[in-house]
Amino acid sequence: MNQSKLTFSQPPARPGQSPDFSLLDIPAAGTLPVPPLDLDAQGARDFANGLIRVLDDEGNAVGPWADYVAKLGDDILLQGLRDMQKMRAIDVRLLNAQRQGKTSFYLQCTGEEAIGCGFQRQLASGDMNFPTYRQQSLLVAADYPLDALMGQIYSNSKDPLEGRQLPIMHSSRDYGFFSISGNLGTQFVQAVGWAMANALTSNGQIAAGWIGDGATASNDFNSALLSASTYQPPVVLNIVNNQWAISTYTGVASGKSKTYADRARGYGLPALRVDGNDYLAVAAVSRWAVERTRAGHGPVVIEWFTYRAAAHSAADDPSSYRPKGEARAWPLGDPIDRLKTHLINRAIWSEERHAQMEAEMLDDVTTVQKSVEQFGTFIAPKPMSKAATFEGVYAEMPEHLRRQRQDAGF
Ligand SMILES: Cc1ncc(C[n+]2csc(CCOP(=O)(O)OP(=O)(O)O)c2C)c(N)n1
Ligand SMILES: [Mg+2]
Repeated sequence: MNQSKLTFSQPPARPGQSPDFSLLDIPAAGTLPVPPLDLDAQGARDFANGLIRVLDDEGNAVGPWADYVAKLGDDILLQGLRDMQKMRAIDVRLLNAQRQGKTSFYLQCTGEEAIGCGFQRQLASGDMNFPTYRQQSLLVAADYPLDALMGQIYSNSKDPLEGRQLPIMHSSRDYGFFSISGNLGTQFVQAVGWAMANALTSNGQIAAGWIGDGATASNDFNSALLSASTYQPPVVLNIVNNQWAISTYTGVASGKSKTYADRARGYGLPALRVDGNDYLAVAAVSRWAVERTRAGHGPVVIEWFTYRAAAHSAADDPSSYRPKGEARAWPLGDPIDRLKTHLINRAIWSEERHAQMEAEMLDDVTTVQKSVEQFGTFIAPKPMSKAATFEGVYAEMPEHLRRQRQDAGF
């Protein structure tokens, strides 16, 4: 008898059922050591299959990575809390603006703030991120001007890209944020290529590639890992595993691999898997990875284990494919709440100060938002320079465009 069959990966629960994460294997905090900077793929087995966690369930920092992060000082934690709170306020306000018709599109990173915020603070000027659309937190923690970030969402004259990109597809060379492409995965190979070019100049700059769990199914993901393995350029390759690719459960892209990090070991690359909702773990591992990469030990892959708490984008309704309350049931909690609890446990923060910061942040973000909206929104557009449509593509304008511009009268 023919015994062959196909398997179709299913999430643990669907709408109407209770969220169920009971089958997730979540090791206790503090169990993994800090590896040497020259960690190789062989030595990385436990790091790729375990989970680096610093904060335990009570919000206390435990284990060898806690000692590592303590050396970085408390200021980076307080800064991290501010960065994440700012990011969340931006997400709330801009989704709201989309609902009011002021922009055609927005996409939140709610629940994933620690990853971009924590990583960016460990980079140096001149390093380059190759992000996806869900890493606006990198810009926020790079202190990117808020009016430029919001102008891009409104495609008005405050937009440094002058409306040439879909809202959320930022681009800023000066802030280490490579232009986002709508085609998933392309940025991963570009990160490796950019790092190769920089290795040739020995300028000490490093690249950071970013990809979602779903997009690891792309050819570009696999090409990037192979090129990184072959040429050993200075690149940190980040996989943000937030359990979903729009409505597709992460099990489809992971197949029978236990973790995405372990897949990288198949390419001969060292890889670590980290609790992405634990700001201390993110900061510590980012610092370690950046230092290692800059020191010339070659590429490293990091799987950030997290949960996409919001909809995929403003155009998505997750209640049609996952249970209500799944984000709240995520066993690794919310990154802002967890860092807050930790800082309060250590008596360097309080509920009052937190509430005050939250209010201040929302106020600051709303003030900038209102001023940027004066320059035009989707429902109340302000004309921009027509001549500018002819600029920004060619270094020298070709004859046929010059003629078209003249015909158009400017
Ligand atoms: C090459 C390509 N295929 C498909 C799409 C459509 N698409 C946009 S986002 C997305 C899901 C990506 O999920 P994941 O990589 O997990 O990132 P996340 O949205 O969870 O951050 C898909 C399939 C696309 N933009 N490009
Ligand atoms: Mg995803």
